[in-house]
Amino acid sequence: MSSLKALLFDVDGTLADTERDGHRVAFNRAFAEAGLDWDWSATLYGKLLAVTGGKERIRHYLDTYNTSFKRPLDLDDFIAGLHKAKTVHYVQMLSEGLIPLRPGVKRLINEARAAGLRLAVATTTTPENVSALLENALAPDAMSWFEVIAAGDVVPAKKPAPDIYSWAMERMALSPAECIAFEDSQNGIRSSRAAGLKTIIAVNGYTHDEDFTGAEIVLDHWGEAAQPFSVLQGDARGASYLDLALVQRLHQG
Ligand code: XBP
Ligand code: MG
Repeated sequence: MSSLKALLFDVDGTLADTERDGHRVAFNRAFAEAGLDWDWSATLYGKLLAVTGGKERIRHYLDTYNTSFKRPLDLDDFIAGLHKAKTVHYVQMLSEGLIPLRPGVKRLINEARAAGLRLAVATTTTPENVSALLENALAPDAMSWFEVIAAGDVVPAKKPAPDIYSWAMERMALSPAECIAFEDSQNGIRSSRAAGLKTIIAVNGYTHDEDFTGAEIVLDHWGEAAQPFSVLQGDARGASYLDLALVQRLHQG
């Protein structure tokens, strides 16, 4: 068994609960601004999350939930324009500090840095969203803590395809056995497992009933000393929050 060298983090739902009160709201603001009467409710958004990537999600909405919409001739450009506006709104929300990190994230990342572990991000979200979250919610220089930010369209096939994780590991010259992934969703674990990675899960409001077969452990959140997690699947070896010692033990299997 290789020793653990790097932690690979998903962003949305994993580092922060961004979807319902962040991305969804930003999509709706962009739609209203464009004069569209589309309104993605929290329930509809849960269904739309089946498709990762904001542009892909808008297309999926039109294909499945709004088939009567009269599409402009250049649908790709139209979607790209809406998505660009959505990103501006989303980044603005982050800069206002509206979306905090999930409990335990900052502590675990600090612990990993102190131990000399390498860090990366592997996400389907747009790169600006990652920097805005890390700089506003983690630390102003937090982007420099991550050796690789694998995000957005750098690989054409988004999660659940393994490509984004493979892309990150290639850049770090690491094998899957030397890394572990942190995810919150079924699409996420399908991606990380297909890339050969052991994966630790913390579910959220949208993902708690998803299938996490193959996870090392499934938690309700990452946990803090004063805010213990609940174990939904697997064995926390008596721990009440996810620290580096538990991550190492889960990696060893
Ligand atoms: C995240 C996503 C993204 C965000 C929106 O999934 O699916 O689409 O919801 O981001 P994961 P963009 O956590 O599995 O990476 O609008 O920037 O695409
Ligand atoms: Mg996620």
